[in-house]
Amino acid sequence: MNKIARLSLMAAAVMSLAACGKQEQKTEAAASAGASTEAAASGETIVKIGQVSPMTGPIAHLGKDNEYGATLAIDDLNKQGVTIDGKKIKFQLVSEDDQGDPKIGTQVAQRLVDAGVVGVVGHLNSGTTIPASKIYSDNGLPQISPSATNPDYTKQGFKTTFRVIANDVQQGASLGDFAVNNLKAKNIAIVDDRTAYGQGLADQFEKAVKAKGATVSKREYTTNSSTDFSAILTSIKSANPDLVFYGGMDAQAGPMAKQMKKLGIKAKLIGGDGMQSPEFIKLAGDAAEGQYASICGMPREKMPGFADFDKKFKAKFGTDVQIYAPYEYDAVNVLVDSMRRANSTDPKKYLAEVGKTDMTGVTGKIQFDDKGDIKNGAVTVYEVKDGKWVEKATSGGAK
Ligand code: ABU
Repeated sequence: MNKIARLSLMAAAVMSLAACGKQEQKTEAAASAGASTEAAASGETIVKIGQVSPMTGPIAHLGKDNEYGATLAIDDLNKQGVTIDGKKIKFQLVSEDDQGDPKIGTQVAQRLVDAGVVGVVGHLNSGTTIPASKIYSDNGLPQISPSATNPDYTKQGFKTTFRVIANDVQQGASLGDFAVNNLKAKNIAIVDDRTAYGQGLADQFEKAVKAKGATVSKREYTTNSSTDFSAILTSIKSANPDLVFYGGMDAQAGPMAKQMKKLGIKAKLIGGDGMQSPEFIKLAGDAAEGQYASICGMPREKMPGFADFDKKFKAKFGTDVQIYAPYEYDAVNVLVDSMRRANSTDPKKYLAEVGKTDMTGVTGKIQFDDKGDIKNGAVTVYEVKDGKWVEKATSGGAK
């Protein structure tokens, strides 16, 4: 080899080493900025998916349940192996705690955008999901809530908002129908927690029962951090209702059922999806028996993938599914299914595919209407019998 050739080889080697160094720097910088990047060792491309729920506070058990659902979905996808646009993808969950607080909800939404997530599953509460949705919309990020049921979420005209459960227009109507037609309630008291979810659902329920001829003799209010309801329950007792409706979450509904029993209120308690959890039964103790609550989906027993999901969930996390974990699992899969169809993990390219989703998940058939609401959403009412939630009636659902 002549001198010129040797010098050229040495120069090429130096340039190649420099390029490697640069690539490593770029990878580290991108990783610290949170952007999607090559995983140095395996050659996989890391794609980040955000999830937000309250993981501290009174409904932390529900927030963890959502996070577990997303974790299971990501683990399953990574085990299966997903290749998009010729790249082997490794999905990574970026989980945030919004504490169920609308202000913190928008702060963590911005943090997820800055972290470079390509889509978001969440938030849990309507009160956080709605304000955060503007941030995701402004940044073109698909957002799928597994649990927020306030109808306003999908009414804002954003192209990025989706939910995989029925909303409170459907839920309020189904609960109202069940209260009047099945339970034969005529004199109803209503309590709500003044949140976007609790108040919104209570309004829908009130409209539905009044339309069916029932009387609402009391309308009382509490908060989503209260645990003592003696004053409002004493006022309700004086109206002698045959049914009490609660718009709010299990953390309040459990103690409320207990305190109703203690005060000698004979009326049944009924509520929406926020109280249909094992936690409600635990908190209410023997006062849980005979109480009612709905879920915004088909009965779990009839969900195509629930039995298998439930087994995997218990084996991995050593705890029962609370409420939304299977919907969270499906929401992650809707995002990834859309990426596959678009052959891209870039939200600019795969967002259009989310609205065209047509898949069967753990919870059933998932298709979206023009606003991003699930088509043919079902609502199922359950009753606590022998310490377990038992299906009583289902309305809607895909044919
Ligand atoms: N859907 C009940 C719990 C979440 C929410 O909508 O606030």
